[in-house]
Amino acid sequence: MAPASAETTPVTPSAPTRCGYVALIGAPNAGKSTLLNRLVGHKLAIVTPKAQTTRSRLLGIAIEGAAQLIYVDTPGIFAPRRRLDRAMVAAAWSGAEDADQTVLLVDAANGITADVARILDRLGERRWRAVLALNKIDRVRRERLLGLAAELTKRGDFDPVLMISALTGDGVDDLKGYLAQAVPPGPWLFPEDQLSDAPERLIAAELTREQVFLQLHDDLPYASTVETESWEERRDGSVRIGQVIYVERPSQRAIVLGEGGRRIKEIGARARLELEAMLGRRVHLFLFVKVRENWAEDRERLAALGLNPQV
Ligand SMILES: Nc1nc2c(ncn2[C@@H]2O[C@H](COP(=O)(O)OP(=O)(O)OP(=O)(O)O)[C@@H](O)[C@H]2O)c(=O)[nH]1
Ligand SMILES: [Mg+2]
Repeated sequence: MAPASAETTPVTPSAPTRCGYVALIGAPNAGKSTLLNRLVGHKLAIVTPKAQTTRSRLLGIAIEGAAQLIYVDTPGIFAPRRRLDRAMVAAAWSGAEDADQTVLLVDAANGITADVARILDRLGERRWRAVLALNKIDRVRRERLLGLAAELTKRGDFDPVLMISALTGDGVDDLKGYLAQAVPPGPWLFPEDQLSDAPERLIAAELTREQVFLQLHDDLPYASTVETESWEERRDGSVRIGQVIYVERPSQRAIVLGEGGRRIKEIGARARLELEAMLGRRVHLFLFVKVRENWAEDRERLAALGLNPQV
């Protein structure tokens, strides 16, 4: 994806260029997608207070001095159950394996949970070195942060250890500065104004899924997926987007629709505003809700999310 506005600042790096992939990994809800958006300076990844929001890898590309940093947002790493969950966790690890630098994000307010411990074990087994970013420092007292940092550095090879708030931006410049000199020398791999490798259709589906996560509760967000089915450019400069929200059961379809269609209308209204902000033009959004039992085991649905369905 490129920015909605036409204005791009030509960048002529004075130093020899550097370029590298930087994977952001961590437990669900650690703040990876919030950090990706902040590092890139655009909303590319959806963010919600619920765990397991991100389902597939997403690149966010930014220039920092002479370096092009290609950030990889990954799904949270947790103990997987469904095929969907396995594919999500596999996508997270493969994102990290392919990267030049790995940033492990830990929610400092939650500390070393079972999910974090599992990640530490896997990094340890492979003697994997990572940057440790203790996130959400806006919510945690300093003494606790220092204790947690000490505990984590005992259990893994972390250098440097940074304290950040992806929400307020505190400490994020230090992270960028470190990464800009840590990625290898080499030419930039993407045009300088490119923000992501994700097609607009996929980001558009994600924005609707964000509303499903924000507006619906219990199992419903996890029982839903969204796909963009049609995308039609109109002569007046607007775009007509058709999307399907898949759920697993008829009772869930009824909840997504809401009484008198009120819920789906609200999901559509908010998603449309987000889409218009992303695309910089008017959007007509049409949402359909379909029941597809076991879509979370369905290879076609997983492929549509950008996941490898073979895991
Ligand atoms: N207070 C505070 N909240 C944060 C910070 N970073 C993220 N959050 C919140 O934490 C929640 C989860 O953020 P996400 O960015 O979706 O987390 P994630 O790691 O991408 O989560 P998954 O995609 O589910 O793995 C959201 O409610 C964010 O607003 C932070 O630095 N401080
Ligand atoms: Mg996320």
